[in-house]
Amino acid sequence: MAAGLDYPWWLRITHWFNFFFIILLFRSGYEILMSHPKLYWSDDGEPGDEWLRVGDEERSTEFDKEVIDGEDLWAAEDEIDPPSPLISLPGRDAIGMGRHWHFWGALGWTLCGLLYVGGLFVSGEWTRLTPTSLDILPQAWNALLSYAQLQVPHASGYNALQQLTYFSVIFILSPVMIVTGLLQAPAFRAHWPEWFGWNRQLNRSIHFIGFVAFNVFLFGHVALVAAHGFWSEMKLIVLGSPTASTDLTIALTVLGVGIVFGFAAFATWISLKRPYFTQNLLEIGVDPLLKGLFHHVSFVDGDDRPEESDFARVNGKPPRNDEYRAHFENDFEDWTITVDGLVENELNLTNEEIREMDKQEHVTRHDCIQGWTYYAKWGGIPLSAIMDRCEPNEDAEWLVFWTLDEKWEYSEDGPFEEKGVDDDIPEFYYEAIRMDKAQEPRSILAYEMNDGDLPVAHGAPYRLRIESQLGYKMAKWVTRIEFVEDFEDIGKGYGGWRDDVLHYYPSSADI
Ligand SMILES: Nc1nc2c(c(=O)[nH]1)N[C@H]1C(S)=C(S)[C@@H](COP(=O)(O)O)O[C@H]1N2
Ligand SMILES: [Mo]
Repeated sequence: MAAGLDYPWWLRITHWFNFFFIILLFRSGYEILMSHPKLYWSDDGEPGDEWLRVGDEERSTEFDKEVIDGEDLWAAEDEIDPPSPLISLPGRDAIGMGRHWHFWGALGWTLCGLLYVGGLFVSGEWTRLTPTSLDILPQAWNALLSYAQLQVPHASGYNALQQLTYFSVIFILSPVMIVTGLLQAPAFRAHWPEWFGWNRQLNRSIHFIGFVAFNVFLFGHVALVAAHGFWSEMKLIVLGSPTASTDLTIALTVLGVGIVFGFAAFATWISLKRPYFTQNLLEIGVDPLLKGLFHHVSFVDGDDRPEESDFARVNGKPPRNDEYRAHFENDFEDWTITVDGLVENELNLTNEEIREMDKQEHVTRHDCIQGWTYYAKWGGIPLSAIMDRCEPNEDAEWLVFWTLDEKWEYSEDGPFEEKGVDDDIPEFYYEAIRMDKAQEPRSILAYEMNDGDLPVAHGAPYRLRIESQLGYKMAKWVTRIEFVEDFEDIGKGYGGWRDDVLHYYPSSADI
């Protein structure tokens, strides 16, 4: 029995909050996972390389990336497996909202965990969780055997199995989850490549295995509590005393569990019903923190590694409008890049002018918000060279990349009704990039990929590469770069098409 142990108020309160945040993290994490329900060991992971796949959607890597409307053409978004709102937060195809909740949950959970661990150390309670000799292993095994025979092991304080699992969850599993979560952000690799340039897919896989371990722990934990006598244990963790009132314990437990699951249902409902409202609300706490942590510029130059991946996924299907089609049939000969807005000199760059400027190349990893990666070599002109020519005004803070992409694959069923988005988003895909990000050494307007012309599927004839950000910021099929002071009046005001329509995040936080 765990009687004889002290259950101080801070421990009981953080235990409830921990439960609350863990449920949020489980559900939103599942949402994120299902946006690319495939796990790999390597960043080159191509279809078929996954060690775990939910569903049986295998995709061919043999499709023609040089055509506009190839029959086999597929995009990474076709691999999304929309989860049920009963399990995930918010449920359905909504990774943007899922990430908002996950960041918020991670922040709350980490804070709660720090308070709890702080309490453990200040009060000296940590000793009851910390194994002091290797004897713990055979002892834990014996305890497990007792449970298997439906007997509760004898121990004063926690038995060896409890001690070992609690210790591992608090001091090993939790830090691993925090670190492998953070390391999936391209901002980390961009800022400190020598430390964090490693394998995003390995991080993702470990993060998933940790998620499974947490689930096993949660169910095992509840099962053990039941084995020890559910209500006598609940008295300790709810009211802190073995002699507390059973009725009060039951009432408070029902209330607590009700709040956690009630909130889970409410969070799903409000996210699906009022996504913009929820998005604005959730960004209040997290945005300033992300900005504080990451709102600085990467000076990383050169290659992440020597060679590119054999296969590169595509996201966003080539435009099908008449204008793009005409350019495509004309080998993009008359395509120009307009540079305007808050600039001294408006430009209209032709293919010849762009090819005359100094070309810059780098091999780097592409990180999509959904979780997949590939390495590729990109060649093009630095955005800083364009800025030297157009001379932005002092007021210019952002570069808006406008494209010829009408997102036909989304508009088939009317103007995004299903997503609660009305008509006031621009007709074409766009994304905004902050000035100093655009001046990073590896921010280029690319016209080559892997030493050849940029394929249609990857954005021919021009696309943005900005390596400290997630893939969705790198607009393909770019026609115009507009310098603006802010993007409040463009579209829904979130700084890009996917930010406006799909609540992708972080966007304005711009990490
Ligand atoms: N015009 C346009 N650009 C776009 C997109 C899009 O849908 N339309 N998708 C973005 C996303 S989400 C990703 S991950 C990358 C994918 O780049 P790739 O297709 O070259 O791999 O393009 C980005 N640029
Ligand atoms: Mo993406």
